[in-house]
Amino acid sequence: MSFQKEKILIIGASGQIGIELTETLSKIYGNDCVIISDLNPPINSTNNTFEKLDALDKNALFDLVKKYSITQVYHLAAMLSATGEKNPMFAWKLNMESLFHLLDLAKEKHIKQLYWPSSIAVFGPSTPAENTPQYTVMEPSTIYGISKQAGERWCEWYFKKYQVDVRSLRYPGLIGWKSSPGGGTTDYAVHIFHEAIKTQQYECFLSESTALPMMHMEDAIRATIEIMQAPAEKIKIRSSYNLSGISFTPKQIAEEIKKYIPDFKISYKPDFRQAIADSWPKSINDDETKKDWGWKEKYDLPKLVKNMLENIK
Ligand code: NAD
Ligand code: AKB
Repeated sequence: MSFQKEKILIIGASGQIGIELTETLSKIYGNDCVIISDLNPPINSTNNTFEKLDALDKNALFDLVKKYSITQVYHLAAMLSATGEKNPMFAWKLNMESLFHLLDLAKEKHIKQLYWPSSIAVFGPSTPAENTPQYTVMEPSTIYGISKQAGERWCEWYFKKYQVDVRSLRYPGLIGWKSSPGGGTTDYAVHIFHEAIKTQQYECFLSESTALPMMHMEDAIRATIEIMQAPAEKIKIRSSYNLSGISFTPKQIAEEIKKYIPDFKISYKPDFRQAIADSWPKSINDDETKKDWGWKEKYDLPKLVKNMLENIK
């Protein structure tokens, strides 16, 4: 199967996921076929065309799609859970309005396919926390989670009503060494590696026993591209798919890091992000994802820690 004809636009390309997605998509489709956009240019050097874009500006978005004859959009611009709680009205505006602009462009057939990520934040304190299934109680308690849940409903609605080919994954916390996280509750699991290498100590903003679903960025990028490349008939869920990787606590990841850096010390000073973490699942069941389009993660905790430490060094 050839994927060469796609012309891709990544929005929010300078963020934690965008930097890595740009690299992988460019290897598959070529730099010329992957246009990157964001409010700010990426901090790493790239051979892709960068266009400054505010995802809230519908006209600018339309112009960009036309200028490059875009067929697929990966829409990554959003405000995440921790920053969202500090600026709830703007988080709602950014997360919802930018999605509407893209769903409308797809409905009007200006683009063929849209990828929009959801999150484990769609679940809330009344959701079963262990092995959380695809279909369950969903009463998110953060503005970020509320916006993701509403976004999921809108994606499904646009698919059913207008056959918009929108695809989505409920990412867990993502951990990679090529880029920095941007204002989430799971960010500690990236910061811990940098501090372990630089100072051999880390003060964690979550308590030692806070288990959360996490995933290596390489697995997340592969899942993203796999769902976008899967035949449309295999994508049975048009809200968003559960995606399971690893589940661990700050204490467990610290113990794994100590195997490589024996002097590493972790201390705990939970802040407002503890309440967010406590409202989320501890582990995720992604049986539907595996069944529908054959997803399988590669990284477990020991492999993830080894990979992060080797690469950050
Ligand atoms: P990030 O904060 O690292 O990156 C977001 C990027 O969007 C930034 O570069 C920012 O400059 C850009 N941006 C913000 N407002 C914009 C606007 N108005 N117009 C254009 N660009 C704008 O976020 P991320 O971690 O890369 O997350 C990307 C997506 O994945 C988000 O939808 C997020 O909710 C979702 N997600 C991420 C994780 C994770 O662990 N990283 C987990 C679950 C879901
Ligand atoms: C966050 O912590 O806000 C994100 C997420 C899990 O959606 N990493």
